[in-house]
Amino acid sequence: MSEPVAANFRAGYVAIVGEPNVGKSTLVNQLLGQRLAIVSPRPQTTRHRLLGILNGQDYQAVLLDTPGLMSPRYALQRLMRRETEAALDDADVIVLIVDASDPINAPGDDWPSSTGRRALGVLNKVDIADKELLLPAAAALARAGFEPVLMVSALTGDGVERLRAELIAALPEGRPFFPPDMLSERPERFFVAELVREAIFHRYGAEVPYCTTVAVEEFRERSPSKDYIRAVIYVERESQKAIVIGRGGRALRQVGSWARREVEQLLGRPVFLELEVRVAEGWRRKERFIRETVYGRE
Ligand SMILES: Nc1nc2c(ncn2[C@@H]2O[C@H](COP(=O)(O)OP(=O)(O)OP(=O)(O)O)[C@@H](O)[C@H]2O)c(=O)[nH]1
Ligand SMILES: [Mg+2]
Repeated sequence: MSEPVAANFRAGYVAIVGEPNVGKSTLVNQLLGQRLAIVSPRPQTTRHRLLGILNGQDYQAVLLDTPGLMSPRYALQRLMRRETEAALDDADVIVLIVDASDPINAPGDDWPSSTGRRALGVLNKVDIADKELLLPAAAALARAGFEPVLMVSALTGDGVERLRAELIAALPEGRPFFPPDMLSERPERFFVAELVREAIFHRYGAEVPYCTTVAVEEFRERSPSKDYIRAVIYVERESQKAIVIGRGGRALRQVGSWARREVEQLLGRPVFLELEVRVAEGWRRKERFIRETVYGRE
């Protein structure tokens, strides 16, 4: 038998979409009050449709962080695009984010359709935006059917309270989809792999983070000693492997200790994190590898 819920309980899926690097993941974390999604200063950080559940007395908003909207050029980007489309298909509410510090004043070609469901617009990064650009950008969102348009800073939290209230008000009435104490549906090993990937985005320049994917191959709980985690960093070529490892293994050790700290914070217990680097020749163009290794263990 299902649990009784409050009359007028609201529940729904909310897709957070927008171009790469506009602050979708930062906003999801800010709405949840938890660092669930990885963030980096560079575009195309998020590769998965990541679910984060916002629970309240009389609502459940299932937030979907998504990869940035863009035209795919190779298999990985094609599958990333599909993740975003799947999130849009599931959504009861769409939140389209535009970077207010670099706004577009006309509806973008790849903006999703706002018709048929609630669609909100968000101008993010108002903390660094030129105030004169805000009104035309807000008008473009409203013209495309995204209303109301809210101005926020996902980084400082400015305006996020109001956005949360608007989001909740936009949810349809209905029963919760998940237990009220659940934050996400992904297993711990997914978040471990993501935190290693985040460390890579911060540690290496140029193309390296884009040519990299991370898979946790072993995760053994060894109470009372530390859990043992072995993660493999896949790169596309031998030359990238050398860069990732660095002289005398220094760069890889830095990634390892950065990621280990984050993983320990996430899990709330000490772990032993071992990193291995492997070449999977040209993997970003190989759909089968991507399905198995990037999206496989879901
Ligand atoms: N100043 C400022 N920076 C922000 C704000 N929101 C996000 N950022 C920064 O913008 C960069 C991108 O943030 P993400 O949250 O990774 O952006 P995203 O849209 O998820 O990016 P992809 O996953 O790559 O599409 C990071 O350096 C964030 O710290 C904001 O409100 N103000
Ligand atoms: Mg992101």
